[in-house]
Amino acid sequence: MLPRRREHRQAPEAALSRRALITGITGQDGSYLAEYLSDQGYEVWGLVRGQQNPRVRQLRQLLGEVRLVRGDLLDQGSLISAVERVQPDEVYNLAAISYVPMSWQQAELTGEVTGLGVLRVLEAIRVCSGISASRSPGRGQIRFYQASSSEMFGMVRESPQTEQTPFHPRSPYGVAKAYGHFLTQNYRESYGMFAVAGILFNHESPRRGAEFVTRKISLGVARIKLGYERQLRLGNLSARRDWGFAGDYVRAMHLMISQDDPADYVVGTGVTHSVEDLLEQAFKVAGLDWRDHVVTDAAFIRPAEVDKLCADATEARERLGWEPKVGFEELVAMMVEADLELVSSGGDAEDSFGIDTW
Ligand code: NDP
Ligand code: GDR
Repeated sequence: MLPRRREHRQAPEAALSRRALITGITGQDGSYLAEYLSDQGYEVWGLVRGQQNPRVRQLRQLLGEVRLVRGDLLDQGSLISAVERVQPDEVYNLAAISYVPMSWQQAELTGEVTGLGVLRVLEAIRVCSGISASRSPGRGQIRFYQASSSEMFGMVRESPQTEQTPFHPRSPYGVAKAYGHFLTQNYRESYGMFAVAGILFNHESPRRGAEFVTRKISLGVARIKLGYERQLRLGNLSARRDWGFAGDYVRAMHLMISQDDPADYVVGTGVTHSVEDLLEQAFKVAGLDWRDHVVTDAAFIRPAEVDKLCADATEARERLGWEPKVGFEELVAMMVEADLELVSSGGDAEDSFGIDTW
């Protein structure tokens, strides 16, 4: 099934000349951010890797106006070339190996992409801008946003978590994100670069990858409801997360990068639910009882778990004026309904990237 292409809306005059480069544009957040910035009048460029990246076709169908440049977070030269070619005003570094369990299986690669990848993007900006220890950025410098994560809090030292809460990551992914976070702060302090990090809590949507628990559940519900499956196998049902809607979170990214002074912000709803709550809600949308279908499977238990996360986004609310618009129940209903439509029309998770049902 082909995804629907969004209508092009009129760009506001003020932002007509701004140019954004997004790494990770083929991911969930990349697609929402590209849409959002296009609507703000930006010229949007996306960095894509690989010779035949299958998600590029989906991205093109969703967002025809995005321009693409080849590059890989593992390849410093490709990032320098991309920045030279695009000449961006803003760079959003969303690319990462983002699936936490994979970070134990491929810990070194996760360190390279999710951790050192941040260094390579910052270096590309620094080198292309001619910034050094003795040469500060001038006016009109390239601004940088880093996708930091609540996974850095890991075994939490306090709850809810703020910008000041110390980190105790519990996975190679969380450790790599902590490196990228500190490096972003370090480039701001060392070179005076406009570099900010958003510490974003879990955010989801019908475009979420099928490996993450929300989407695994919404797809599972749809397949069970429509008779394709009888069971859904999951890991730890008592883990608690602060789940929000991805469309709300990309607004926060843009607000952060648009401030007069660079600073890092926690972004989340401040409400936490367990995986069991999620199951209750998702199965209810389809008129089912999760207890009839869910089986726990040790294969999905992690070597070290993050038990509970909850954001204190006071700073984002007060200084950025950011607030989430979509609550938990609405989010779960949106995802289940989108997957019921997807599965009933013969599609699967790979087709879901461009389906707009909200
Ligand atoms: P996704 O997993 O959906 O997208 C990851 C993106 O990274 C894909 O576009 C992928 O491209 C790209 N990528 C992977 N490896 C490389 C590489 N070597 N070079 C270039 N690009 C690469 O993630 P999300 O959209 O959910 O998240 C965006 C960012 O925000 C990530 O950094 C994630 O860690 C972080 N984050 C996400 C949260 C969430 O709840 N969604 C919360 C907090 C932080 P390809 O198509 O080529 O695979
Ligand atoms: P997370 O998201 O690890 O928080 O990272 P995920 O949806 O994978 O897991 C959330 C919680 O659900 C539990 N769980 C399961 N998870 C998955 N994926 N599959 C299962 O079968 C399952 N059963 C139970 C997990 O144990 C966990 O506690 C996401 C990613 O987007 C990161 O990139 C991002 O940084 C963080 O959110 C914030």
